[in-house]
Amino acid sequence: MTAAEFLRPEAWLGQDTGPRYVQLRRRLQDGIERGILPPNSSLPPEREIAEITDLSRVTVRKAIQELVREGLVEQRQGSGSFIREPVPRVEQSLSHLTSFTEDMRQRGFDTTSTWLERGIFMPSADEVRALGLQPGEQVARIHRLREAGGRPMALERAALPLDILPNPIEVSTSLYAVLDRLGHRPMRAVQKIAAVNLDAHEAGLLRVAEGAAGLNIERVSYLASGRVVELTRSLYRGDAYDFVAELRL
Ligand code: 16G
Repeated sequence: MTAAEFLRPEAWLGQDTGPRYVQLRRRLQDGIERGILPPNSSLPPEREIAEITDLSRVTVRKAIQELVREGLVEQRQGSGSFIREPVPRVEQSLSHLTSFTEDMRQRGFDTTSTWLERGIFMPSADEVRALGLQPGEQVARIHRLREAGGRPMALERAALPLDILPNPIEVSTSLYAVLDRLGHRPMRAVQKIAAVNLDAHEAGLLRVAEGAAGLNIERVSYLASGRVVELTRSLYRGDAYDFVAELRL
């Protein structure tokens, strides 16, 4: 079935409740999910959709804008709207302490990092407090854009005491693999999760629209002795992260 055939209004318009732009958005979304509008293909131009559906261009634009906001469609300057490749979703168990590399490997994705900062710094007040640093003590800090299957997933900023990670440059792929080697692999962690809207800089790095939904995850990890190993702030794309929690009576 071609996109034009799929959009013919007799099959769907008016059969559903809600404003017409919502009905069109649902139809387009359905087409994306069913592969009639496959990833990386272009969406028919606004004018063409308006003609096929007999809806106004304002209505069509509104429907497309919703799909852009939801991350299903991407507008490329000068060449129209395209269906985005779905991002791999991280399914993170809330009961297992795993690393990003492990989480992604389990799902069959290779990971890469773009380094934004890696070195030894004077700590911020938050880092002093969370890591229990002494006055004048410095921290190892790594800040990276984390990608899986070639797609940006999260911005992650980790801070560790220097005796836990004396040489941050040593971390080339997995922080937890290095900590494991050093005998400092965390055994327990406490995570705090909050919803945020990504600012222009963050959204640009994560390749989503400014203001898109994100998840701010703060993790404090501990050694078996109870000592704090890391303070990490991860900013995940909202469309890339699922929590899985097992609940028992
Ligand atoms: C995860 C952890 C982060 C940890 C990192 C290590 C969350 C929210 N955070 O991203 O605290 O530093 O894994 O990953 O899951 P790596 O070993 O792949 O560098």
